[in-house]
Amino acid sequence: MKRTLQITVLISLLTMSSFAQKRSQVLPADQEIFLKYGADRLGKRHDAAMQRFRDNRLGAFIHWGLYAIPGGEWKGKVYDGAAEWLKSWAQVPTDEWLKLMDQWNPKRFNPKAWAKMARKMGVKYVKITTKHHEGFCLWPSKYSKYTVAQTPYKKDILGELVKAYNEEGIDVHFYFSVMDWSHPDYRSDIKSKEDEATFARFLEFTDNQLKELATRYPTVKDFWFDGTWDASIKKNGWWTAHVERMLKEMLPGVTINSRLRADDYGKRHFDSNGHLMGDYESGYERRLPDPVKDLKVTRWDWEACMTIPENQWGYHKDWSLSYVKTPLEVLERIIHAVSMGGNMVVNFGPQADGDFRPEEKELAESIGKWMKENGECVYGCDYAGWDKQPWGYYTRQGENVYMVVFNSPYSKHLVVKTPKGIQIVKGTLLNGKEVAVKETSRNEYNVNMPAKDPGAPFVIKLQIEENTNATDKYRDALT
Ligand code: JFZ
Repeated sequence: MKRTLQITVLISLLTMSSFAQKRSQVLPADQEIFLKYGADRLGKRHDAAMQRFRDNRLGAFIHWGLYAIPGGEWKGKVYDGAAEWLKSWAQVPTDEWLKLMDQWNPKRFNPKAWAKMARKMGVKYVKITTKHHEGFCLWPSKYSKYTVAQTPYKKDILGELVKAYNEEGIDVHFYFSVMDWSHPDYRSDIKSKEDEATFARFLEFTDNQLKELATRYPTVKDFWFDGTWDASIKKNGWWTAHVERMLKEMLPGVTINSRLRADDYGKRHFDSNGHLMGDYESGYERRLPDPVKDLKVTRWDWEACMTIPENQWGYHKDWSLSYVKTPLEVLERIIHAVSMGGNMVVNFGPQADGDFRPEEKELAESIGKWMKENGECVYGCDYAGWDKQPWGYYTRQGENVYMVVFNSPYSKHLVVKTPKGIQIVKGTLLNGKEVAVKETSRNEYNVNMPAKDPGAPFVIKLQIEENTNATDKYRDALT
């Protein structure tokens, strides 16, 4: 039984990673099939709550649960897989795993300090694991025996965090794993009438927990679902549509990720007609769309999330087992996402004692320093629609196009190609200092590097003018 479960998990992980490449094309309208549980809407949402989600652009993820206690090590053996999956890697029986609750007493946990760290990093929202696959709840759920209330710590961690983040002006989003290893009624597939009845009970339990979260913490802005890839959920697409509607009724404006959803045929993220389900696509995990080939992502909202090591979400005691990204590499991914109209969420896996490891503190500080000076090219910015250039990325807010330069050329000239009808009026650094801009040919410019090389990624703000009727002084080559 355990073997089969593990194999199912493995197979589902393998299929998941290829989902984005196999996503179906949108069918011509007359070839669309009728779906009861497909997309609720075509195109992006344009209400104020969605605009806020989008404008926030930079978020932090918090993966915190019992897995932080063993930190990737079980009975003397260190597992290099994701620490929050340790129960599965080490095949730890459920009751033994949940005994970790007796050790849950984060003595150094200081929600105010967490919120201050987030604000200083420049994140506008934090996604918190309310319950990960292990089933341990960071809030005192009355539907489960496995919650913070039954630990030596006792207090409502989630409530303390929501309050502290909100007080710093930071939005809170809830991560919620539907798959729950602690619940006897969970099924990964439905193979009999019994499975069906058992799983129906499980879905009711899940509804109750979600209603409880929405009621207890009404300032929550978003639900980010996970653990929804099993056949049991794909066979209950109706339930995923129901959850989305239920939460939207309870919390007007709430946003929901695509990972929750499956349609009538078990098709996930994008329905059988190729339309995005949920409010934003959440398949980009630890990787990003290609800035030239994957421009289709600019048609919908999306949010990527990433780990600082190669693949550790929960706290793992040994980060030397994989490559650890530098702050500059993290920063480049943030800008990369925004330049294609996406959000980026950087993950933190707090220690069992409630503090953050030094590497995470340093990274947060370093990103924050850059964001403080340059955040103008991130918050409220979107895809600019200009051809990618080798020096970096464009972002845009209204008439301002930002060049975010990661690779300085030896020529000291940054080549810019504008779309037809768009002229550049002026270029400045964010401190207001002007940089020289020279038109070199039709819709092509050289933008000068600042006189003194900033020695770090820098931003040039271009003021533009749209003039589609301008007379063209350039002659095309005769060939
Ligand atoms: C899931 C979790 O299993 C993991 O522990 C972590 O919480 C992460 C944020 O989400 O892992 C996934 C989920 C989806 C994909 C890959 C890993 N996917 O779609 O490629």
